[in-house]
Amino acid sequence: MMTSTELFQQAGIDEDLVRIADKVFRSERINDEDCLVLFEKGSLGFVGTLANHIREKLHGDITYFNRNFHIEPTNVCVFSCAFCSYSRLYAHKEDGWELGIDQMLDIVKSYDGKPVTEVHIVGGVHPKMNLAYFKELISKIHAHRPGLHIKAFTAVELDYMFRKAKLSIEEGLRELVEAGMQSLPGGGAEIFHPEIRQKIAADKVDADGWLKIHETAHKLGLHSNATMLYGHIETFAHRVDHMRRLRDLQDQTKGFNTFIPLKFRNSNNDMSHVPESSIVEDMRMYAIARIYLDNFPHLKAYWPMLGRQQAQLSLAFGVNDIDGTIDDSTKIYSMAGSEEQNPTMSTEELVALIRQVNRQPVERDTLYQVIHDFGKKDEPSKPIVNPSLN
Ligand code: V47
Ligand code: SF4
Repeated sequence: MMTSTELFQQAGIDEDLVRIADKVFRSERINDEDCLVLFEKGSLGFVGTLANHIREKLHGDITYFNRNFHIEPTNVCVFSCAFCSYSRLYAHKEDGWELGIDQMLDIVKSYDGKPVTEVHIVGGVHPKMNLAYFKELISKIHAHRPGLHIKAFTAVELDYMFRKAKLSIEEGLRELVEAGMQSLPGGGAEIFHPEIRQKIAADKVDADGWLKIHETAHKLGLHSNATMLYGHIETFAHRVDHMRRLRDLQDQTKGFNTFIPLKFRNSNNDMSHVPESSIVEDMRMYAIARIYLDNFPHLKAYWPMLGRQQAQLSLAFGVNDIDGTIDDSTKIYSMAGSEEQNPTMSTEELVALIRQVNRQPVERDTLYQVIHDFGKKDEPSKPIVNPSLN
């Protein structure tokens, strides 16, 4: 019988691509040059085949989702990222908001008795919401519902908070951990390379600062995610550079759980003249990330931004996790023109969506402990009692 590599050769596939396929099938790491070749020459079908091979080797058909809810403390922000559709300089401008601690606690209380396992807290960088304010918020949430995993603050928010408090990263993180923070979301990474970062996010924390915060968090035993905002003015080489910096850090710390490519949306921001990437390019992005980031256990599609059908499609291109926000109050994407203007999906819908493409829905907690294995189509589901539900 012919090997997959021989099949590719016989089909007349470019020899650089065949060489890369050979590495993938031998479970060998691809290098930066290979990754660039995949971006430049790899067809959707080709990169999809390799990514799906890796996905199924790692996870079979399992597709994780998580029941969480978002709190956005404010959209007031001292920074001025060109792609951002959401930040306002002042809360008193028409659509600016800033929430008090009791208002945010009321949001948490509105989920009392509901089977959510995580709260995701991310917002703009408000000049008056400081470390003390957020410590109080986190400790009150933790005291109210100790089983709820608190995933909070991008490296951008943390950098600003700690600098204002005149604390080192480690000191600042320790204070938040003591209050009850348990992991970090992956936002604020955008594109690390200074050629692009200077143009789209000039005034916030740079690549080294972002990576240092995640490195320190990992050393303190926290897990985190990593994102990349793609499909605007960056080149393929900038994407490779971004993923290389993440892969290098992950080699050292093993602290990243998930990589989340974020598709640039062009409504209501200073980059509205930049066209959005096509669905084919989105799927190629997922697939190539799955192939290159061999040390990242999970690849996530954020469905409120991508839309239900594209998220479903991504499960054939390396993705093994769909962000499972049940009642998404996040405005960052709806304001940027995402597919989902009202992103809510019941667990039943999410399970059906995953089963429809012959994958196996599994509810997880933040750290990928299984809560409920729903099984594939026609299989019985196996609920597992998890303490984080209380
Ligand atoms: O850092 C802002 C992005 C991010 C736009 O860790 C935009 O589980 C597209 O990081 N078009 C914040 N994207 C959201 C984020 C996130 C989301 C879901 C899950 C997790 C996780 C993290 O949103 C920002 C920025 O990269 N963003 N504006 C826009 N116009
Ligand atoms: Fe502020 Fe974040 Fe928007 Fe940048 S992306 S302007 S840091 S809210």
